[in-house]
This record gives sequence, structure tokens and C-alpha cells, in this order.
Amino acid sequence: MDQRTLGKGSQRARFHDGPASSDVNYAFRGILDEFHAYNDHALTIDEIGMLYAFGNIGPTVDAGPDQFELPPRKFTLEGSSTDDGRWSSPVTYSWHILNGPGEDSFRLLESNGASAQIDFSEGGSYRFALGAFDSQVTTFDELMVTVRHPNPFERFMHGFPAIAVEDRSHDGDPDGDRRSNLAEYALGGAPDVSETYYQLGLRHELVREAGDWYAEFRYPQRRDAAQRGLRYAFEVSDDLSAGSWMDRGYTVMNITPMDEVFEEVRLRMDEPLDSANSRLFGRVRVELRD
Ligand SMILES: [Ca+2]
Ligand SMILES: [Ca+2]
Ligand SMILES: [Ca+2]
Repeated sequence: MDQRTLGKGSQRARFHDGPASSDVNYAFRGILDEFHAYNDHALTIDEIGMLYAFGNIGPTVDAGPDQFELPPRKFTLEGSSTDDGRWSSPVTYSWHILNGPGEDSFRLLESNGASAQIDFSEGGSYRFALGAFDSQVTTFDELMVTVRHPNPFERFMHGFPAIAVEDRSHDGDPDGDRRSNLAEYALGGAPDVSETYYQLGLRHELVREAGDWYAEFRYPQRRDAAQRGLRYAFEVSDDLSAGSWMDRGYTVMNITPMDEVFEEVRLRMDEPLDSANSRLFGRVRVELRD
């Protein structure tokens, strides 16, 4: 091995030659293999190990598999991570949106460790990143999600973000007004407000013509119902029992615009009322073709 000159020794430096107290350069004559000094003491093997890679290896993080053509509703992203335990354990997680269709296109419902529950309201492509932080180093992994575009009913329900995701179906009735979400959508109701029949524009009256009494009914319908695949069927019953509803002959008298979105249908039963059938109930049944 070549003889090398180390830097100036200090009074405390010890080499093979023993203590040196001079302030002069001197030749090194031993074999130098591995030498670490820090804060005036020789490092232990563990401390030496910690110096490598700055003593820490960043977490390995996996944001989970890419997702394609999800329906526009709640979905849980499941990530994971492993780490060497330094500098602190467990690691902390953070989810980030890198790009998406727009600001209001999704909501983060809940984030718990490496998983995140997201409510998607717009179709398109999203890119998320999951970060794992071991209190010194953050590492990221990315995830691609595509969401199909919501249909008009789904878009309507997204207008009521306070309604729980599981209450958003056609048949759901989160406001308990015995009108399904689909009926609210079709008749102009709010699925989170309990409306009376009158508030919703459902009316009935008796009209007299040529000595006979006829029942008339009015209800709102969407002006673009056909484009939306909505169909309104009017049925009547004498006693409201489940099996008694039937399609009985009627004539649409007129259809009057109410506003930009809705119009009022007025129909008259073809059969005049007689004293024998003193009660008649009407209802609108709504169907949606997908
Ligand atoms: Ca680490
Ligand atoms: Ca309802
Ligand atoms: Ca309602």
C-alpha cells in the first residue's frame, strides 16, 4: 500500500504509532481499511449502516391496480406500502389528484391509511398518486382510473351530495315521502325534501259537463322526457290497495309549459263518475328506459 499523508492529526488522534501531539504532518504507515469518525467517537456497526443511503430507504408504495370504466359513484382505492421501519413507523399516507375532468368531478369521502373512498360524479380519466412518508422520505405511486359518463338520472342525484351513496338508487326514498328518487326526478321533486302532493303539482278536481261529473288529474312531466327515456303512465284505483291500480281510459285535455324544464299534463277520465263509485284515486307511474 502506498504511503499516504493524512490530514493534520489532532492531539486526540491515535494511529498505529500511538498518540501524536504535534501539529505537523506525518506519514501513515498502517493499512487503512474502513474508517468512520463522527462527533469524536468511532461509530458502531449499526451507526455505520445508518449512514448508508442516509440511513434510510424510502417506503415502497403501491397505489393499487388501474381501474377502467367505473360507474360514476363511490369507489374505494386500496393502496399499500412496505418500509424498512426508519425513521419512524408506521408510514403516513396521502392521496393526491394529479389530473381529472374538473374540480367538481369527484369528492374524497374518506381517507384511511392507504385506502381512500371517492365519489365520482363526472366521467373521464383521473390520475391519482399515493404518497407514503416515513417521516423523512416520501415515495409515490400513481394510479389511473376511468369513469363512465353519468346518465341524466345519476347527474340529477349528484345534485344532492348529502344523500348517502347507498340511497341513490331509482327506488331509494331518503326523504321518506313515499316517492322514489326516480319519481322525484320525473316529477320535479327533491329527493332530500318531503313534499306534499300539492307542492309537487299533483292535482285533481271534478268538472261538470253536459250534466255529468268527470274526474280530472294534473301532474308535471319533464318536457324532454322522451330524450331522457322517461315514460309516465297514469293509473287509477278505487281503494288504493296494491292490486287495484289499473289503466282506465282517459283523454289528455292539454299540456301547458310550467318552466324551462317541466310542463303540466291535464287529463280527464273518459267515464263519468256516478253515485256508485264515489271514490277515485289517481297516480303517475314512472318508468325509465336505460
Ligand atoms: Ca424508510
Ligand atoms: Ca322521496
Ligand atoms: Ca321529495
